[in-house]
Order: sequence, then structure tokens, then C-alpha cells
Amino acid sequence: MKENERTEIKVSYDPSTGRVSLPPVSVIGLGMMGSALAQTFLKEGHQTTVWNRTPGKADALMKQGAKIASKVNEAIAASPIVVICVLDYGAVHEILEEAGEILAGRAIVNLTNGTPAQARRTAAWVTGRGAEYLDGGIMAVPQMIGNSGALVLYSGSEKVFQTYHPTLKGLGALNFLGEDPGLAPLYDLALLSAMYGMFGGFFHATAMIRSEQIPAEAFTELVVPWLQAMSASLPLMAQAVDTGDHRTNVSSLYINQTGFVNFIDACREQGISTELMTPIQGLINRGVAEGYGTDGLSRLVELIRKPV
Ligand code: FVH
Repeated sequence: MKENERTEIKVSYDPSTGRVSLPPVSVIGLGMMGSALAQTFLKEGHQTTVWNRTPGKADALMKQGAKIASKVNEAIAASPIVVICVLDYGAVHEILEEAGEILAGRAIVNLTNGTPAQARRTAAWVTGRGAEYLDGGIMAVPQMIGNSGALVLYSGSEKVFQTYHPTLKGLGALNFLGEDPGLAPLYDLALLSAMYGMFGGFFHATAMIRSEQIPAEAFTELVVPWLQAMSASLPLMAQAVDTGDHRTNVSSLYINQTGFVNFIDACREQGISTELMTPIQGLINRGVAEGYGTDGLSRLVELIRKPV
């Protein structure tokens, strides 16, 4: 295919055979995630063209049937849908700026991790060059791609999402969040915050247990069901946030403030760091100082939204 040739290939369904014809896909970026994406498209039966800045990473994919583009423009020209998954948005722009006019008429699906503002700026830049833009947040590790456990969040062009739904669903479960391209990265980073909070809690708890040489693995028998039980309270807390009614009959900020003093003292006694816990203590103390001592922990959401 010539570089300046526009492709208008759409996924088509043949009702007589019940089969969907799959469009060619190009994958830009063959790191751990990009390689998993390309491999999945190949397995799904797409003609897959790949490009990576550093040559050599495509060798295994070539053996599985991928076409290797020697230049980024060649990869973009090969398919109506171009999936980009590189380190960051700086790299995305370096790549797209090199592409120039060849972008017009194509669907650019950017699965690179970034911020809502970066996604919105990139969408404006891409659509300004006559292409369509769909942003995506991958909620999975590479080994999960192509399995039902993987989730990819999308936002931006609904037309691209609908047109290429049969292609994108090969990567895992999918969720279209709206036409604002910033939504996918917003949800992505919010979910990652929840994950890091949970991991942080587990790391701290495990350090406490290990201060007495108790095996960490044995402790998971208690901590896993504990976290599962506690996660059941999240919908109620969310309701308090949505209604603005943070009154509680469970546990007030006053009680948590007292509990936290014991908690921090115990860490010091056991000789472990309080680095992960003092920020939470700081928020609770601020809530009490601002007059919300009788509110529940859900009040902390409002405090986080109004940084001092
Ligand atoms: N791996 C994971 O578990 C997470 C899961 C959630 C989503 N993330 C995001 O996916 C993006 C790519 O991550 P990755 O794991 O594939 O990362 P690497 O294996 O380190 O590969 C990075 C690729 O980016 C290319 N690259 C870097 N800078 C440039 C540039 N200036 N121009 C062109 N390409 C560039 C790099 O190329 P090379 O170093 O091989 O030449 C790799 O292909 C990322 O946003 C995660 O947050 C993954």
C-alpha cells in the first residue's frame, strides 16, 4: 500500500456466513504491552503490521505472521486502524509528528498511559490532521491481554469504538466511557490509585507483621478476607460522597484520630516506617480541625478535593 493512500476499510458482517471480516491493524510500539497487543491481533486473525523504534523486537512477531514496517509511516499506511502503545505521550507525539499527512482518514487508538489533559491535547492534534482519535486505558498486565480478565477503558471517538468493536474486543473486556478523550485516562489513573492504596496498605500491614518475624504468606489468610469485607463498605461511602451526607453510625473521624495515634506509636515501637500512614493521619487530623470530627471517613474525599 502506498504511503499516501487513504484507507476506508470498515469491519463488515456477512449475514449469509455469519462471519465478520477483520480489518488490518497496525501496532506502533513493541514493548511488553505492545508486543502482547500485536500477538493478540495476530491470533484473532488480523493482518498485523508492526513498528518499533528499536529494531529487533519484532522478530518473534514476524515468525507469528506479522508484517514488519521499517518506517513508522509504512506501518501507519498499512491499516485503517493504528494502535499505539509506547512509553509516554512525548513518544506518541514524536511518532505522530513524523507521520504527517498519512494520518488523515485513519483511526488512531492510543493505549499509552497518560493524563486526561494529555489525551485531550492529543485528540485535538490528531483530529486536526483529519484522523479520528480514541484513547484507551489498559487495566491489565501484558499476560492478561486477549483473556476475559483484561479490561480496556476507552473514550473519544464513539464512531471508532463502534466501527472497530469486533477488533478491540479481542484484547479483552471493553468499556466506552464517553466522547471526552480525557475520561479513559481519568478512570485508568483513578483505578490505579485505588490499587496502589490497597497495595500500600498491604505492604505496611506486612511490614508490621514481619517486625515479629511472622511469615507474610500466612498473614494473607487474614488480610485477604479482611480487605474483601472492608471493600463491601465502599458503595455506602460512595453514597455519602454523592449526597454530601457524611454522618456516620460506624466510626467517626474523632475515633479514627485516636486510633491513629496508637497506630503510629505501634509502628515506632516496632521500628518500622510510618511514611505510608502519616498522610492518612494528616487528612484525618485536618478533618477534625475543620470541624468534621463527627463525620465518617468518607469526609476525606472532600478534603482530598480541596488541598491546602
Ligand atoms: N506493562 C504493563 O503492565 C502496563 C499495563 C498498563 C498499561 N501500561 C502502559 O503501556 C505503555 C507501554 O508499556 P510497556 O510495558 O509496553 O513498556 P516497555 O516495555 O518499557 O516499552 C516501551 C515502548 O515505548 C517505546 N518508546 C519509548 N520512547 C519512545 C520514543 N521516543 N519513540 C518511539 N518509541 C518509544 C519503546 O521503544 P524501544 O525502547 O524498544 O525503542 C518500547 O516499544 C506505557 O504507557 C505503560 O504505562 C503497561
